[in-house]
Amino acid sequence: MSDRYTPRPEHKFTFGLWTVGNLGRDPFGEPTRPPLPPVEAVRLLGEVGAYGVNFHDNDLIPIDATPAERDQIVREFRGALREAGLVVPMATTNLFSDPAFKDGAFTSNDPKVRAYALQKTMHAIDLGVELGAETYVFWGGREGTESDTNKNPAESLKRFREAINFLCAYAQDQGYKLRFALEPKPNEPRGDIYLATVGAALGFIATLDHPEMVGVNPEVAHETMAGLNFLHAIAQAWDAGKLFHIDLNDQVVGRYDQDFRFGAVNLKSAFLLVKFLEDVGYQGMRHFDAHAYRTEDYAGVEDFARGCMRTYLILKEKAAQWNADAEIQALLRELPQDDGSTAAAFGGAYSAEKAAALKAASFDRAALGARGYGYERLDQLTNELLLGVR
Ligand code: GCO
Ligand code: MN
Ligand code: MN
Repeated sequence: MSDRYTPRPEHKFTFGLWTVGNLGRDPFGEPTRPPLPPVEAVRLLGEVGAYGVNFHDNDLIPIDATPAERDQIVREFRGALREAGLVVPMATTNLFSDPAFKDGAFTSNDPKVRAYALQKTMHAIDLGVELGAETYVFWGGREGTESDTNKNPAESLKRFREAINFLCAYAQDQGYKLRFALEPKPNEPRGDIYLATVGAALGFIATLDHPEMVGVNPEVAHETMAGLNFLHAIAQAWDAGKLFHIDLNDQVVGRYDQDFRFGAVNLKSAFLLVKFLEDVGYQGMRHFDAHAYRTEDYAGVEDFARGCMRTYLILKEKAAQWNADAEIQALLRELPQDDGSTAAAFGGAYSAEKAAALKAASFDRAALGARGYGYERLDQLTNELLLGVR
């Protein structure tokens, strides 16, 4: 049954092979679902109406595959993509599963591991580009420490920078039309991961050789794990022109890395996030980096995937409703309106005259502190809209 919340290609909804292919393993328990071969995952995603599929190199090609096996897998995968009508907008490297990376990849203390990580990433970039990827994600899950006795964090950042600079130059050298997106996370699997937040990644990007080529891939769960406001992180990335990609999911603050279905925990935050993305006209992928509960079979995995997209589209409709709600808009108009007079006297670019005029101006401080802003009503109206009674 199709309705107005049915996903369409223009919604740019994507999933990773590792998301619908998640087997329900956790640190305490064995897999609860049988393996889902990549071509089956593509079929499933086609059925639920996704636009694209992303992968780590080893989601698709086993780490010890021969070149001939690799080419055969790529051929079959291409066929599955064609049949399902799916594209590959993003790819990434698995630099965390193999024991070689137990002390990190680009920041490992072992120079041979760092070199192997670069080699593996170049091959994975080639693979991603071969299948059409235009965004390449770097999630440094193992780039960190459990104890800072063994690594100097400043030295680690230098190593990280060297690796990203090398890979930017490699991509340019190949003539690839590729943008890099760094994905911050505060912890898990390492005790502490370097570049823990979106803000940290943005600061780091400014120190690279090709900052214009590198942006961020913020994830709802990761900023939330750090107790931060995801919307604020997204807004900063957007303001910097660095929101290259986004990982949508959900997470309770202070818990393990949950990767729940988008909107499963905090609907209001999800609403404000969707509203922001739609209001500013974000054109990138809406990638769901989440997985179904461990209790689910593959029918439940389909429910999970459909749920992510459906919630997004419902919230998008709610955002339009919020923007068109007369009472809500009236409340916004009641906020102190800018008639330009303050700016004319003091605002805009600095001048010595404006500074002198501002220092000499008198303000009715008591009046400034006395007014109410009406935010209680605004927030309650927002809740009522979300609860469906407006
Ligand atoms: C996690 C991360 C990963 C990355 C993925 C792609 O917490 O495990 O979010 O799922 O997004 O490795 O880079
Ligand atoms: Mn994550
Ligand atoms: Mn992610």
